[in-house]
Amino acid sequence: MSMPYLTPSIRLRKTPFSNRVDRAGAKAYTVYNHMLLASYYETPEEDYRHLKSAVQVWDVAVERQVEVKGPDALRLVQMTTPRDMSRMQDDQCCYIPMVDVAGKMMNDPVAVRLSQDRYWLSLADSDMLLYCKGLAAGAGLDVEVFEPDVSPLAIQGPKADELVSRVFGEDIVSTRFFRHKTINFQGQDMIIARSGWSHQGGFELYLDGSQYGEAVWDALFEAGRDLDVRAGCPNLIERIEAGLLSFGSDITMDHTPFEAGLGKYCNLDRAVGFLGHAALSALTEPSKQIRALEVDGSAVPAINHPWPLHNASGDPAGYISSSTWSPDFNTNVTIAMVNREQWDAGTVLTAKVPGGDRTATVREKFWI
Ligand code: THG
Repeated sequence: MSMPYLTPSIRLRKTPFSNRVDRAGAKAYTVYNHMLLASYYETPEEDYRHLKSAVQVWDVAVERQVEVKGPDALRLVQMTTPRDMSRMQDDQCCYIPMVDVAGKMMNDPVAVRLSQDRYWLSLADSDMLLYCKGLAAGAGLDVEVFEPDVSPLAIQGPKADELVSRVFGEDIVSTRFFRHKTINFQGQDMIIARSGWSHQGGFELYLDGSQYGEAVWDALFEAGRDLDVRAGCPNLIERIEAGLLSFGSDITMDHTPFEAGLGKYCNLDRAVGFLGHAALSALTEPSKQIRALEVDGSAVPAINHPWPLHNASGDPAGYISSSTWSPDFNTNVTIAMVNREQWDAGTVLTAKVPGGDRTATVREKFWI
């Protein structure tokens, strides 16, 4: 299947970094939260090697923020998630499943707490701004819900600490995982967190004001020249090795957080006011769940529809949602939704991959 080009319009939003991303040689775009997300590589392998050895700057402005601000901010956020938000610190980030009244996933953002009365929900790809505005109106909450002019820029890779230290100061390096500090860039305060959608280490700067985008980008590339800093984007191979789930692909609105393997982020005993509480409490024992799979044979083709899994008797056992060849592990690293009867590590399944059936083995864990 050939893919069409995107038709330009201002509805398809650019980011504060788009001009630089263009200049860095962006090769293809996807649309995420009504905004452009670029990728660069001819092959993901070269980008993968570089991410694992140097440092990359990723325009992830598509991770739009829903800002929730006001006396009922904590109440509103807690209404949407089974994760207990009550003990969160003012410098903390939390990965939270957002769940509807039926206990189904709507999004899996990073929640950033700025103060007890102010949060950013740094979104995966679904329209949570509308949902949160609806909740606030329907419940008559004393809260403002809006999309601020804040755009994440990820700095990822083993040399990210060195680059961030040079540009934003040495004390940023002492930031713990999923905590944030404040930096000042050209007079503007901005949040920087130790987080990001890779397992190579690094930070996410929440660019506060689009007008600073190109200057921040240039400062990073200037200071990182000898570190071989390059423009990058979330890497398909590395994120599957790490088991980082993509909402819309690996998880959808058909799934509960337990099916998504996010049960550890559900505190049903403590999440007071969470709207899906009753429904989700009855769904804690899923009949299918996310698993890491190893798919045998040569490199699989790109996936654009779920690939069915069958058990030894030829009956349905689930489906593959993400899969690609891993140079480091010499296999097709794969994320699948697998039925309970087949989900134990070591279970051998048949994957209906375009071009021919493959042997697929359930793993205990993801690779990195
Ligand atoms: N950064 C920001 N916003 C985001 C993402 C991000 N929004 C969309 C998407 N990514 C949300 N999904 C994830 C999934 C996993 C993680 C972060 C965002 C993650 N998980 C840690 C891990 O797997 O090691 C564990 C997190 C925890 O223990 O709380 O980092 O990347 N701003």
